[in-house]
Amino acid sequence: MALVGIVHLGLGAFARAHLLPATAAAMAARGESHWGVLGVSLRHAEVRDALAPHGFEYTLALRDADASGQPREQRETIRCLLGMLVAPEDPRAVLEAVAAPATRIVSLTVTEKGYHPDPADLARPEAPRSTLGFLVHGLALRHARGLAPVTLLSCDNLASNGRTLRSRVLALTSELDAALAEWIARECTFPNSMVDRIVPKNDDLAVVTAEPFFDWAVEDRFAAGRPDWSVHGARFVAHAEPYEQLKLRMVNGSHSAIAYLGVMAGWATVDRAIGEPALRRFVEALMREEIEPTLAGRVDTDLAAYRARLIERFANPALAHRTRQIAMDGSQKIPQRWLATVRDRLARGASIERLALAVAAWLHFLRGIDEAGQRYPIDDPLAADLAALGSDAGALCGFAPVFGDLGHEPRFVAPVARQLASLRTRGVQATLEALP
Ligand code: CS2
Repeated sequence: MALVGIVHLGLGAFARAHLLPATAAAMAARGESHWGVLGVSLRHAEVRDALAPHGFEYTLALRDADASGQPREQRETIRCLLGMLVAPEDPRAVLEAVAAPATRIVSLTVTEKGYHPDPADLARPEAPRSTLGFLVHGLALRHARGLAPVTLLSCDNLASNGRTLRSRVLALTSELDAALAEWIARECTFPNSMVDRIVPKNDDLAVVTAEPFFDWAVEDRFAAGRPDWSVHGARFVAHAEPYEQLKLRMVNGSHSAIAYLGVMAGWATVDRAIGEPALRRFVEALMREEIEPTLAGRVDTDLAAYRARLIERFANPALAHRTRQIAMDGSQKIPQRWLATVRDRLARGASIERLALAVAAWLHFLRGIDEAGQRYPIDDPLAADLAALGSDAGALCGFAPVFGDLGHEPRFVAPVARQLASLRTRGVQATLEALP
């Protein structure tokens, strides 16, 4: 009988295609039954309701195409999920799971917007609503009961995700209880990790579809042990931040650029978009000319090979990864995907024309109607603020929650305004073709 050793907050498709298969493989290879996973949904019951009838077993379907271009699929049944909680139904159960003596790791895939503090949670020790609220009050129970510390493992696409989580947890905890904050800072660990696997949203919640590619670089700093995820291809490293930077800038940075240009041009999926020669040339040049020079010397990775592999992953014809899906939550994604690169380039006096086109594509996308006149919703926690900005490029770039001080930087605003004007007047295709 497996035991719960990992409580996972935000059990969406990504965790079911990444952390869980790696954990199942580690448990099987090492004969360790104490790393079972208890999943937590922070908002909805739908995943729990879909999986409960199957005893929380589900299918992972890895899809790509063979050498002749024929789609193929490899199916695996994942069995390490032992149960699921739905936080709004029973917040107390979630707190007790974080505080259970057998829990050693609390892992998270709550997306970029899941890391914002909700100060109201300080006054809701029995029924917090935010991720940080559950962590702080759950850790308070552990501490009050004299239990061992745990590892808090962020598996989200944030820069320095462990360090970010640590500072957010400690900031909130300090307002509650200084001794608790001190215990967390001293005893609990927050490894940084780079996670990579493309996992499109699937309507059938009992089947998770993903690409075969899997990558995970995780800092080996665990307060109470960890499964041997290396049997599934994870790499335990001393410092994951360079790998996070590489992945966020190359994979996610390109992805978001493809998403906004693709939505506007009517290219519904990533493989459809990358099949457009002008877009593919743009994405390759974006990486080679503007992103890779900011990474050289920081990672021991062959960047040209990484880029070629990435283009192949984007071209995977069996995933149907929707550009609209990637386009959501732009305000939360863009700073770490593009703007860190922009800042690095400007600091070196280097050009940012292609990054500026990516930013312009997002601003253009915010009008909510594509080039064929099709309307779509802007799914973004800051949608209302963004809608109030109007259409002037300078005003849009002045939106500080996303652009910070870049809004005052003419070397940023001018090329963005130029590319935005081109998208508006000439459209995506002609703008891409006008690039060198
Ligand atoms: C994507 C990511 O939806 C998105 O924003 O860019 O989910 C991406 O597929 C993964 O990070 C790949 O590892």
